[in-house]
Amino acid sequence: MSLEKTWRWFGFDDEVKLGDLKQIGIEGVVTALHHVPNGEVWFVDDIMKVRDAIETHGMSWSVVESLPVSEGIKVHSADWGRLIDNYKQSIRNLGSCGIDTVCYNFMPVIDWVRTDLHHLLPGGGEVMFFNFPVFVAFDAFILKRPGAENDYPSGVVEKARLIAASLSEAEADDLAYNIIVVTQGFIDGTVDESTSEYRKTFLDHISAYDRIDASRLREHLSDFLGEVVPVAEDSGVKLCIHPDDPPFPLLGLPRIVSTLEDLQWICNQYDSIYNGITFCTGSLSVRRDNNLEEMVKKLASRIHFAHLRNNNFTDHDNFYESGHIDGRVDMYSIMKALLEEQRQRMNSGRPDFRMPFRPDHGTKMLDDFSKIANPGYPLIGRLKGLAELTGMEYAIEQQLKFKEQ
Ligand code: DNO
Repeated sequence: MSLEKTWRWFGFDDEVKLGDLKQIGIEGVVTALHHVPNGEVWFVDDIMKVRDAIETHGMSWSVVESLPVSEGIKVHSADWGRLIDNYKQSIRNLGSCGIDTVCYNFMPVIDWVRTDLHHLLPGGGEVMFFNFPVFVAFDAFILKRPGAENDYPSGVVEKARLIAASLSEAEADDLAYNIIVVTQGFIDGTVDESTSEYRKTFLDHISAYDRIDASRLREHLSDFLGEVVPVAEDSGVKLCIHPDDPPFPLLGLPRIVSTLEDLQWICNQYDSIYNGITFCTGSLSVRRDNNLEEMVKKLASRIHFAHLRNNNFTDHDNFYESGHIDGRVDMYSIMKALLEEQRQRMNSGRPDFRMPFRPDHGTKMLDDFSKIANPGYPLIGRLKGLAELTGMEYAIEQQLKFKEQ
């Protein structure tokens, strides 16, 4: 038994078609109903349409990524009850269609953040880069969020001031647009392409957190889990929270899914395998005090989905996506731990040993430059990652069998 090879597919408009996925050896598809606005119910008919299309191509809808948790749930707005009811109904509907794994996140306002979507590697490929002072330049001097300068170390703010001064108006606009819109629109974020006053909308969302610190946000997450996990259990749907990317506070907003302690706290809020984790190596590894080998082992029984990719630091808090095997994550140890967990589940009679993983993000290369893809999701770069990870997996499986003889 191997891990399940999955692929993030953005629906019928994706340039990569379901038939292509079957051709490259994909077993399970990771997708969402991207046309349904955040907070609304996912209806059975819509779910079935996507599920049936995937199954017609000989694959399964392996994981929902993501069933978005709307801002109203995170900030506990007046329509919290309606939003929670809708979320529960979507889970029931997914369960009734046989879809049993749902990835979600609890990042306030903004999901993943990068400052450069076209960082050139020496060989000519392109990857994504996060530069901390550039991000602060965006926050404090381009977005001009009130009080932003107090949320970062003064040395970084000074660097940011110089960076902001060196950018032309067009470059500053590009930076803001990439951070607020381009990386968020396609994953059903809070601000999408149709929002003309995107900076103001974004600032309004941020100000909804004025009185919400990390402990308050934890209470809101706990309330959310208390409501939805019982429904997930009844519906046979495993929820798996995605970590913060990057795993530290930005924009003065709390981030509470960043460390081993955070993830253990989440697991303890509702003790059920239906309250699980998406183990994203790329997100968790850009925090130097996260020891991923320890995390994967300690959290193993709750991991239901893995995002595998790697990073390298250029200096303190600046990092770029370095591919899948190369980089600071010891991918061998992570893959081995996931395979061991899968085996352990099988041996103990747990039915949920499927363990899907996807090659997360990828280097834009070769023919990727002539195709349209969402940032981070080029075909060839991801395919290379899948091939590397699969080869590594094969070698580890051989080794594990050998050890057992
Ligand atoms: C970015 C993704 C994230 C992820 C969500 C899961 O490429 O890894 O947007 O899908 O955080 O809820």
